[in-house]
Amino acid sequence: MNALLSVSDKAGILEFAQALHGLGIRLLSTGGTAQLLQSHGLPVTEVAEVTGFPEMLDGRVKTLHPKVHGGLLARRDLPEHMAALAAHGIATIDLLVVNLYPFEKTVARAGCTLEEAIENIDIGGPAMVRSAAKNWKDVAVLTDASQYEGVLAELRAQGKVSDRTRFALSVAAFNRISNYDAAISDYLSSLQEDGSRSLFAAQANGRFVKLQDLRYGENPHQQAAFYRDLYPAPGSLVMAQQLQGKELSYNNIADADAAWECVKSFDQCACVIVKHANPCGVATGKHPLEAYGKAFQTDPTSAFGGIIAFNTTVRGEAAQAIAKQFVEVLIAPEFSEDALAVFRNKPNVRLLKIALPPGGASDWDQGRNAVDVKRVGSGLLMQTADNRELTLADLKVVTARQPTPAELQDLLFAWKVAKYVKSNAIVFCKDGMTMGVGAGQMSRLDSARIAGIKAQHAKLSLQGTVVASDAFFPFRDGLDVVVDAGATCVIQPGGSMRDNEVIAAADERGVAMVFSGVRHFRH
Ligand code: 93A
Repeated sequence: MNALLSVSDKAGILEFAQALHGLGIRLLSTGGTAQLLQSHGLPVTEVAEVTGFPEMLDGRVKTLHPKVHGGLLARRDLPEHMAALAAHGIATIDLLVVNLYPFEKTVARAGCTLEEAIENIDIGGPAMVRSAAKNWKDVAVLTDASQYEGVLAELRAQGKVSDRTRFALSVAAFNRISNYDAAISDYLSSLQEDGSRSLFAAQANGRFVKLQDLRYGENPHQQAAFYRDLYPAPGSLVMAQQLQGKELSYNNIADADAAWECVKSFDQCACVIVKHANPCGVATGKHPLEAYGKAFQTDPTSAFGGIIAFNTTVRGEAAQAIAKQFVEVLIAPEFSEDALAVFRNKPNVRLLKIALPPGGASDWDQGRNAVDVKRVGSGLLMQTADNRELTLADLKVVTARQPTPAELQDLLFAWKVAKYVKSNAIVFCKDGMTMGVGAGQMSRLDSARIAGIKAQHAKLSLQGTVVASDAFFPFRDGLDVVVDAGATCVIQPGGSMRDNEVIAAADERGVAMVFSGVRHFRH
């Protein structure tokens, strides 16, 4: 058995090599590593001796040779491969130990020059690691000192490294190479003209591409940039084409995303107005003008300076109505010529054109992120997207009073909206229109009260409305608030310890209540 050892970080390598030697394994090594081992009396063959070439170009070319890569890549189960090795006098390499030039450490040092960084890009090491990792069935590849111990244990016990361990080592090796390359890519793409480094590299972790630097973040003292996925989904916000208007701000982008995600979930023509990441008006209509009129009516005060999204073409009449209000961003799959003409007189309004996902609204889940990510202190929270859709068949009526067919339609509408409202969410609706939205409160009771207050401000009557609550009512008090306000039908997930108390309250008040069985917290 032959082992090739080539490490920059030499911690633990001597003991490991001694143990390998003790097991009768032949040691090959590169310059510095070979020197260290030899100075401790270990018999080591230098790679230069194997290749018949000296290390050259200041060590840039040491192991990049068929005698090394042939020995790593040959399939031991293919006679042709083994015959080729024999014909060219190449010995197999069965164990590879490599750790790379310390690129990450080098560029982390203050004052590191581009030259130093470049010289610390390892080429031969990753090449060998990839060869060995690809050929994991025959080669064990160690890329970290923490792996020495376990491999030795297997070698001592079984005289070989197990399949399972070789595969795990291969996965770890590719992860290491991937992180290494990402560090190089991040560093190089963060360099600015004057040699300083931008916080916002052109690539973020190699998976995202920078679309633009933003003037500032959520607040003027914060720096920010906007990235898109390397392979963006059709129908997603990053596919937007800006037709006119000022540059998008950080908050514009966040709100535009909330509005677009919500509006594209409707099959019928719909309008969504968003402020501070929450819908403050959502409505369906026969055409965009009607949908906008209804959505605006929900909360005209909050709609001021809002982000407005449609899922159908915006035409002249709707454009004229919208142009009367202060609007930050207007989003639609298409704008007619006369709509564009209206906004030519309002050059500050940002118009975003985004194609719907290929399957249209019924394909709403297309083009969404499959995984949601939230940054926490030095960590990430990841979850699958909240993509549960409700149909009439999912609704379970729990009260004596049954919802009317019209109420059922509004329940589904209200439920859809509630999903896009920050918790705790309480949403009053009627006739495909939001009538009062209570968002982002720490208590459900307060969200219910606020939704009622908002309807009063907008001079809307909540008599005969339906209400959606994004999570269950823990007590009957929240239900009493919405019924006092005029609601006659309620949708909520159910599942509280006190469901019975809340159902009894609904029966006592003569309203209908359905359980969705699904919760839609949003933070
Ligand atoms: O300069 S390289 O990219 N060219 C090579 O052919 C090569 N082969 C191994 N760097 C190369 N290495 C790296 O040398 C290894 O990845 C390891 O980090 C280092 C070990 O060198 P030494 O044994 O001389 O200390």
